[in-house]
Amino acid sequence: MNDELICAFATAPGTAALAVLRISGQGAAQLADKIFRFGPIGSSNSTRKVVSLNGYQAAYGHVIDPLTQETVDEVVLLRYKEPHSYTGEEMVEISCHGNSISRTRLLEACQHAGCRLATKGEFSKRAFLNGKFTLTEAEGLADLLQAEEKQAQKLALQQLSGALGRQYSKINSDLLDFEAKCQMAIEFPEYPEYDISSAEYTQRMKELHRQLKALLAGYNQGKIIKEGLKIAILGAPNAGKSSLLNAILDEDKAIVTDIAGTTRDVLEAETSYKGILYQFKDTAGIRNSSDKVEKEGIKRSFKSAFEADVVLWLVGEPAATALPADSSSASAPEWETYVQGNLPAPKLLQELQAKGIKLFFVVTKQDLSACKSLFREIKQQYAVNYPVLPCSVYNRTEITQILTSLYDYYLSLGDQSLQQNVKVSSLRQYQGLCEIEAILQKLDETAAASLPPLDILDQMLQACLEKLALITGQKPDEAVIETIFSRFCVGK
Ligand SMILES: Nc1nc2c(ncn2[C@@H]2O[C@H](COP(=O)(O)OP(=O)(O)O)[C@@H](O)[C@H]2O)c(=O)[nH]1
Ligand SMILES: [Mg+2]
Repeated sequence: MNDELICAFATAPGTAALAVLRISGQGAAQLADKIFRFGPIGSSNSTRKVVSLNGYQAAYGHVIDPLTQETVDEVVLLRYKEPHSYTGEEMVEISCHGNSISRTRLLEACQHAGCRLATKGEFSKRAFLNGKFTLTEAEGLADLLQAEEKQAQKLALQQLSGALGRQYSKINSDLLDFEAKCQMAIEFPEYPEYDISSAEYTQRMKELHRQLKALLAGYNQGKIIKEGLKIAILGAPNAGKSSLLNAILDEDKAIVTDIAGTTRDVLEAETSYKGILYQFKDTAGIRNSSDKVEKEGIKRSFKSAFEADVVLWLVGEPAATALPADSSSASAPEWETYVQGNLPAPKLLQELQAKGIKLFFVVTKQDLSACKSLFREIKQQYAVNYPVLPCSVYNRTEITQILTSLYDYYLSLGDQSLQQNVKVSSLRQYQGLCEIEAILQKLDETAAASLPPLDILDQMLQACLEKLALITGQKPDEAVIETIFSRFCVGK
């Protein structure tokens, strides 16, 4: 156990009825005895000691600063004995009044008694090192502390409850079992019963691939749950991009005028739908412009598109907004090949698809009759490959339909057949899983429909086990642990 005593408030700053201070480390109760007196303020003749309290036993009393002998606050103290505490160490929690003066003075009293302030996530890191939870659970906890959306919270809770950990241990035990079998076959070649048949090999590999694929597929959704769905709104000037954003937000966020080229900077805004965070980027309308500022804006429109999960391509009036030929310069901007009139050019469609970015057509101003026929045209041309949605900012149902279609897209990312509830949301874990998948892939290539040489199989399985141990933290990587726990707040 760590004999370096640390303390911090576990509760958020700001005024509240109570604030809870945590002290952790060997000798926490002894330290508490230096500042805590049993009974109401003024009664100093109690001989009771914190060290003689049982675990989970509370005591009412007050705190005195050992340096100044001044009374700090009236408090309730709770004792935890090792290993039955959050960190797994001896701990004391002191509930004081939730104002900044009480909090500051209580922290000072602890420091005067010989305790240092905890760093970010230090309590949780100690808990992890004492085996209170696994690394994946710690990541879940870090996410939970930051999760604002309902789905994100649910995901973090699943991870915290160990659902993901159980998936990992299933893969781990399958790998271990396979590897043990393989070693037996290597050790005792004379015993045919230890042989691995190529049927068994295929079966085991199939099962490993299946489990990995399930986790990898869940990442597409997990990432969105955690980080939000990134949506870029693109289209020609006056297509109604800013109006759509405002309608979605139900707020006058972006400037809307009938002057083409109003939006020049990328405007970001968030909203949530069914517990998923939608992050919109309203961009500058795409057209040939000699205006330096507008040109830069248009460049950024495409940058936003390539960074998004989804591009909403807005089409407003028919030919009115078509891209005029740029007669002025031989050096046409690089993005010119991305548009044809007010529609995305095949090149853009291909590049977006290659990057896994989904494009939706949204035909705007459906309250105007001229635009109604445009919707039919676009639908005819693109509906085979792309969702085509009608929209008028005056029609709430159509606005909601856009949000619903985006949500359906999010749902479609998961592997429906797997009914995958547990989702990997951390890039670190995802990359680790990809590496394992790559090793198995290579093994399959070596095997070429039969059994690979046993020593190679053994090596590869060991490599998989090592990668998995890095993911789950069974073989802790100090740098990874640092990164994960640095996402916690002080006191957690
Ligand atoms: N009738 C109608 N006009 C719209 C609609 N959406 C946008 N507009 C108008 O189209 C013009 C350009 O809109 P704006 O949102 O600034 O387009 P942006 O350049 O693509 O951002 C403005 O005059 C808007 O009032 C719509 O759904 N119906
Ligand atoms: Mg605009």
